Amino acid sequence: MGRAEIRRFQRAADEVVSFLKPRLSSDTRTKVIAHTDADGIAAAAIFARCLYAYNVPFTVRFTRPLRPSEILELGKEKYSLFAFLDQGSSQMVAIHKFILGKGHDVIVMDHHVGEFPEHPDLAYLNPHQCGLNGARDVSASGGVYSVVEHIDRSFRPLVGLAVAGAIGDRQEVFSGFTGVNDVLAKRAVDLGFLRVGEGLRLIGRTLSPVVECLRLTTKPYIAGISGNLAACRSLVNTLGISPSSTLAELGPKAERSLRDAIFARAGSLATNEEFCHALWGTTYTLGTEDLVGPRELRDYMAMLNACGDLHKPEFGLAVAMGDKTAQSEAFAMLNSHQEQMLGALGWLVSHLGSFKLTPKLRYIYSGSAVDPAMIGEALSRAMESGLIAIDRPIIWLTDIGTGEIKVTARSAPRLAMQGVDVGRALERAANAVGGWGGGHDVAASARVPRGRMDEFIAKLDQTLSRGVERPMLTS
Ligand SMILES: [Mn+2]
Repeated sequence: MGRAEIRRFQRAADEVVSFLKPRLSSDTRTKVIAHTDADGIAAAAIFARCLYAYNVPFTVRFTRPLRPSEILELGKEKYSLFAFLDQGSSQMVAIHKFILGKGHDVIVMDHHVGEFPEHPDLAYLNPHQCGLNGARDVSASGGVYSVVEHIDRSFRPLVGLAVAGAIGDRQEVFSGFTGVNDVLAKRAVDLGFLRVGEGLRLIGRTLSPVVECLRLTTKPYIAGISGNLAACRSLVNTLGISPSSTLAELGPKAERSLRDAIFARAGSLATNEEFCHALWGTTYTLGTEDLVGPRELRDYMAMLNACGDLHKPEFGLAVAMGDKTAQSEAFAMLNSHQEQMLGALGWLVSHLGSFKLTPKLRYIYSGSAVDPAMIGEALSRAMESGLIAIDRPIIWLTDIGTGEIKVTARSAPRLAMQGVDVGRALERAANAVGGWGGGHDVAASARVPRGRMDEFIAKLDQTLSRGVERPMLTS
């Protein structure tokens, strides 16, 4: 990934700055529409802090990507500026017709694939338009940050949110960050807003007592430890570690001995690349008091994600905007989410034998046994915990009780590099059976009619066998 593409992205961000700056006033009633996940919430918080600083009146709506009929309704609302964050790229036809067409201004800051027709009242920022890969090189929060940091330097400490959003979208690969993310993270370290270290990467590193942190771990899921309080207590006792300290308080020596003890119990997983990477590696700690909330970015991301998944994104937004009083609710969300994730992974672990294999994919159907809201994240965690072989895309189908099946797909970055694109494949296969869907090359979802599930799987396998043309990115 070349510097030229990164420069193009920065120039595109500057164009959004030029569009936004004259509108930063109390006359611009603004509606922010953001995706309900860690990246979307972080993006909304960065943007909202900028709007707030300039007395721009705004409201934020968190939602999955809106359908055309919903965009039609949105266009009737009395706002002069509509900002789509972490969505919008694949909805440009409806946005053009129902929002720009009504004389409103629009900003889209997104990293999903899409088409951008020219319009004088439209500003957009999208890595795909700059030759970058939106699945890895920058997330929506990184895009919004790239805009606001050029509006005023005082927004620079918000870079931690941009990196947290990228981690939430799994843009940190084995070798670290790439593209714009790499530039942002390195600069954040240079400016002292972020500290990079090495350690156990379990969620709750800076928040929970070590025994609780181990019991709740699903990132990675550790067989024999996750969900097993007695085993966690005995492990910690054996090592002479104070059970009430957090991981971050243990110190490097105790942390390494804990890591080695986990590896010793993990059996063959100790040599599994995904599992090792999930368990141990780079940690990112906030070095600024300008952000409240967890000090560790992985904890921050998990907190935002939990608020989103449990339908209370406003708590995550409040914390990311600097409201300390929202922290206890947001932390309670994280805890509850971790318990639910433990349940979802527990189900999967006890049904690993139920995966079915086709030439091009691996799939499982869970009926209504697992909450659909947990599935995307649970599947990603199962893969990074080494629970499922990742030699082909993995599909998890679940009943959502409306005559529809929700399809969640994940694929290893390595397969994406070889040209496997589950987003396009899902879109085509779902369309072919009267459903709809899409997403990134490594993560996508779809809805299909319940009665056509088998047909959908066959179509999807066929589509993946034929390959889907998306220009290959070379580095
Ligand atoms: Mn995103």
